Amino acid sequence: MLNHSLLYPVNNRCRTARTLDGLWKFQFDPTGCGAAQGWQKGLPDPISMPVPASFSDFFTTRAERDYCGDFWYETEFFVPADWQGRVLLRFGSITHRAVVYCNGVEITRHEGGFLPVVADLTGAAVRGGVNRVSVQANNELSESSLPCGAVKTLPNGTKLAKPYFDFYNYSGIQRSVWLVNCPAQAIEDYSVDYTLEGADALVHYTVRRGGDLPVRVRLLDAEGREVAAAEGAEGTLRVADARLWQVRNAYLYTLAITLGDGEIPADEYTARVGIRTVEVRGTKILINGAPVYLRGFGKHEDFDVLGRGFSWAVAKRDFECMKWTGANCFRTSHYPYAEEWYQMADEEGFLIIDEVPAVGMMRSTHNFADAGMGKYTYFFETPTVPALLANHIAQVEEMIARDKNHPSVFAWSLFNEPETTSEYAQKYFTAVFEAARALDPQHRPMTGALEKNSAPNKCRCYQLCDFICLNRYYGWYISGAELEEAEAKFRAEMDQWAAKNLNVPFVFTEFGTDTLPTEHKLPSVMWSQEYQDEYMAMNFEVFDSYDFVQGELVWNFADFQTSEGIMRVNGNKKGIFTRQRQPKDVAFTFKRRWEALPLAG
Ligand code: GCB
Repeated sequence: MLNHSLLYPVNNRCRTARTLDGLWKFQFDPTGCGAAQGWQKGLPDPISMPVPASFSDFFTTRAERDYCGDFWYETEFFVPADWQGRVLLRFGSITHRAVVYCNGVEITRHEGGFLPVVADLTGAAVRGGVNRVSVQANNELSESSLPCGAVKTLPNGTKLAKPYFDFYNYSGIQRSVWLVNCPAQAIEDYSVDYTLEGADALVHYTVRRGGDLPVRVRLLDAEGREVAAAEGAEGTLRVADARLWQVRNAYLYTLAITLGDGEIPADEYTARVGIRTVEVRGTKILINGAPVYLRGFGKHEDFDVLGRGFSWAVAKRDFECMKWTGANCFRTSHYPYAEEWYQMADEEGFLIIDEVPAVGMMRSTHNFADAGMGKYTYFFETPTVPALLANHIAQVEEMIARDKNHPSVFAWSLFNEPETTSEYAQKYFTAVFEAARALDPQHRPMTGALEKNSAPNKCRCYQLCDFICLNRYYGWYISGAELEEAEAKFRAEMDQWAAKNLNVPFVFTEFGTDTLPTEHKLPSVMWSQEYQDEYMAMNFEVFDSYDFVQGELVWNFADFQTSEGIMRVNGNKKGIFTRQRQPKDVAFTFKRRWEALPLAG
């Protein structure tokens, strides 16, 4: 179990959270000499850098945009003299790894670029004074990092990231930073789980706290009226006539946890929760006992200039576009997103498949093309595998700890397109799934996205999944342009799955075509808007022919940046929307199809 708290910062009678977002100091450290030269005591030659944002797309030179190696951030902050208890610094993420210093002293280190980094500054920060935080970050990829990749070193010593995945290696402090004051004996974590009893709901809760002060838990409705209360670090609240969190019709209660029995509590934490159940039964995915057909997108955190930096404005636009299409679900491909995405999904009633950054588990910088062609790279047969596995499990643990209470999160995705055909892969993923299953208090379904090479009679990992997610590109990577042949091959594969009688739901977590918004052609050609439409029509026919298909998440919501190469035209253009979030023609096709389906059910 994690020994630190990942609770999202809140302000109330007992806690203060102040954002440190803004303009920080920044410096590249290509020789990695910074720590030895004392940069943690002040950067020698910094430039300014906005936080949160990826650093790459501000720059006008390739060397800076594509920088790979160590880089430093620094800022100053004031800690009020009257702050009692603990002082924490919480980064939404630092990509991909970091050492955090306060006033020149190392406080913590963290591996993984998509989950929070929490530095406890209680002993190091001066109260009533100005303090310096320095972050030594690094964005190199390896076969034991998540995501996986490599680093190429040019003859002049310049390093270049070589991702084994199809998105740009954006890096930096890409999410908000909070300075947090909380009591010494604090609420560290909580979890909720639900059962429905007729019109009533039972909310089972546990609270983890420092010390042994008494715990009180109250549930308030959307108007702030108390609807249930209980004492103790674990227990059950009965909510009469509960209003459920429904797909695209969300209702949120507030869970208020207090520590201590005085008039003013010793600590207080409030969070919005939604009452809903999740179950996979036979070939159906059930939310609150009713089957739901998933429709929506694989996404990325990606936008002009910001790179992967979180922006409320971009997130708001994305939700408006997704709602306009009639979607009800998205997958956080290929890493856990900023927490604010989940907060919005909770409010909007969107379902999320939450994905750990286990992508690139195939030794290829063109894995999107190589995988489907049957290339095999012995990925899980190398000495780095134990380190990779430990890292993978650690990140699953952090992801579940961070996201477990969001009603929007209904499933966990533990991989994207690894090699799955060997006994080594089977052993590896059995260990990942076993670890994950012990961690979720709600026992949500677990899955992972399988590429073409993970064929029905070869794959040794689909057996681990509660529902099966397929990424399939018949009519693009396979038999592109020859849609009739593509459809025949697609149906042949689906017939093989059908013959297995697995009695589990199947969800298409990727299908799509690169399409340029400028291109029209009649008759169609690949890359034209007309082709994207014809391709989708063929895919829809296939999906609709198999009743165990219970979802379609198209690739991708919007065009996004990738590494350069002859396979990518300034990025991946499989968006249903452009990178600027304007619809391609096919967006109207999706809107027609999805709006004709019931939202839930
Ligand atoms: C995939 C990958 C995704 C790529 C996509 C593509 O299978 O999971 O990361 O972007 O294909 O467009 O090739």
